[in-house]
Amino acid sequence: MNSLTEIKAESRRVAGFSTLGMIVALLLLGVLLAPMLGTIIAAQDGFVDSRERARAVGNVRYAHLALTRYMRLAGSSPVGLPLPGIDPDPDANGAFDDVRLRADYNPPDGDTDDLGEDLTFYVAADTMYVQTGGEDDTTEPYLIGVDSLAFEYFDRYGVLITDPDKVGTHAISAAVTIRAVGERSFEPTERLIHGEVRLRNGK
Ligand SMILES: [Ca+2]
Ligand SMILES: [Ca+2]
Repeated sequence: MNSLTEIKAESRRVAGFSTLGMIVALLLLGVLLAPMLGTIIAAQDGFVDSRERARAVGNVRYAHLALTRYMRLAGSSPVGLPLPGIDPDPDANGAFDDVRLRADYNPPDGDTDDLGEDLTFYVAADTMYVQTGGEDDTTEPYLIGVDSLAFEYFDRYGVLITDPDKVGTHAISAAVTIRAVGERSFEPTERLIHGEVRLRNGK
C-alpha cells in the first residue's frame, strides 16, 4: 500500500516535471524560431516582390517588342495603296508621345480596315492604350503601369526629325522608349525600355 502511494507520487512528479519541461522547451523553441520565421517571411516577400517585378519588366519588354513590330509594318501595302504609314502626333499636341500606324497587310485588299491595320498607341493616366481604327473602332488598355511613351525619328543621315510632316516621308528609323511607372524597388534601367526600329522608308 505504501509502495503504491510512492509510485503514484513519483509518477505525478515525473508528469509535473515533463509538463514544465515541455513548456520551457516550447518557450525556448519559440524564442529560437521567432527570428527564423521573420527571415522566412522576409524571403517570401522578397520572392513575391521580385516575381512581380520580373512580370512587370517582362510586360514592358513585350509591349515594346510588339509596338516596334507594328512600326516596322507601317506603310506596307503589297497592292500599292498610298498610305501615311506613320502619323507621329495623332493627338496634335506637338509631342511625339503617341503614334498612329497604318498598313494594308491583313489581308492586303486595298484598305486599312482589317485587324491590326490601323492602330493608335498613346498613354493616359498610367496606362498605355491601343485604339483600333477601321470598322471595329475600339480602345483597349495595352499595358498598365506606364509612365511615358516617347518616339524619336531619324532621317537617312541620322539627323533627328522634329517636323511631324516630315516623319512619314523622311524617317528611316525610330527610337521608342517606354518608361514604366516608378516603383521604389525598380532599378532605373529596368524601368526604361529603349530600342530602335528600322522603318519602311529605310528599306
Ligand atoms: Ca502627341
Ligand atoms: Ca486590308
